[in-house]
Amino acid sequence: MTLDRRTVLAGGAAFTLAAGIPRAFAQKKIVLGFSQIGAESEWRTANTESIKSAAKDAGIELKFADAQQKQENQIKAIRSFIAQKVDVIAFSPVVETGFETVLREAKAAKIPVILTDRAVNVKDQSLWVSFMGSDFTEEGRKAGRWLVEKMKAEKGPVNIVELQGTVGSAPAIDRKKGFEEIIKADPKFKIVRSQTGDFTRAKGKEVMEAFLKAEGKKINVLYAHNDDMAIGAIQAIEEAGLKPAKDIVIISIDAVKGAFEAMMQGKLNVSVECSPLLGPQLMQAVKDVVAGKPVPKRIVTEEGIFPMEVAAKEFPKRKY
Ligand code: GYE
Repeated sequence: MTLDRRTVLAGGAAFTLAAGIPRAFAQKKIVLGFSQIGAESEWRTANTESIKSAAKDAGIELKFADAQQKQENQIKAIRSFIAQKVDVIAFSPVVETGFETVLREAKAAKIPVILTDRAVNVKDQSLWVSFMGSDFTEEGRKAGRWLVEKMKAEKGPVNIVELQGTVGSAPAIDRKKGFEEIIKADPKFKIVRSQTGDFTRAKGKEVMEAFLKAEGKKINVLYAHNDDMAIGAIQAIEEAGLKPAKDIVIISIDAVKGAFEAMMQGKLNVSVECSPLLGPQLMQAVKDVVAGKPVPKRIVTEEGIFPMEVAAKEFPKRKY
């Protein structure tokens, strides 16, 4: 009897152990390779932080690579993720074009790719499973609509200088397009200068200095494709002896904390929101893809617009 019971128990333990193997196997950590653009802006820093903390919360092993704003580094990172046989690759493409070959390599290795923040321009839409991020064209339109309303009593001309984002990047292309689409309805609006400031404060300041040298007091409006460039430009405007947000109306995009601070100091007129907090939805999509569940091809971030008048009230609620 005693012997029998022991046998049964031993049998039971053996069974549990055997059943535990596949269970432990199924719970193996998902490995995500993520290629980030760089650390060019406050937005990007918040985005990186969101991705790292969401991976931790989701129990996903994150292999994180910083491309220092170079496409070649992103391609290298993606190739290394393929060689390491990660479960999913996600990346924020620095520019829209030139990723076709490496995306084909990922597909051939059967590794699903999720695009975050920025889109790629490839013919074969099966090269990526999902794209999550903002509607940059709509952000440009919001900036344009705000300006049209602000200037409705002005006869014009309204001379605008534009600080573009990184050349060839989705947000630079689309924010320009959306803004122009709105302002072209009234010929009083004129973009007199437009140049890239590469989404950084230092470049924003440098290019604004050149704009001021060339156009001086003729400039009525600055449209910057992100807050960092606007903040750099504000310095240039002050150094030129002009009053930002008064002598020159300033519109930018992102609505990061630095922009709210500038608005509360009365130096920036408005910032269109673009949320970098993509981490949690990325981790959800990664889990769904690995589980074989369908994920939406496009996940659009909801966002608003914040004029300086509401900055002090909204500031305590801001998460980035
Ligand atoms: O607006 C800018 C950043 O791709 C939406 O990249 C992002 C942009 C963001 O450097 O600040």
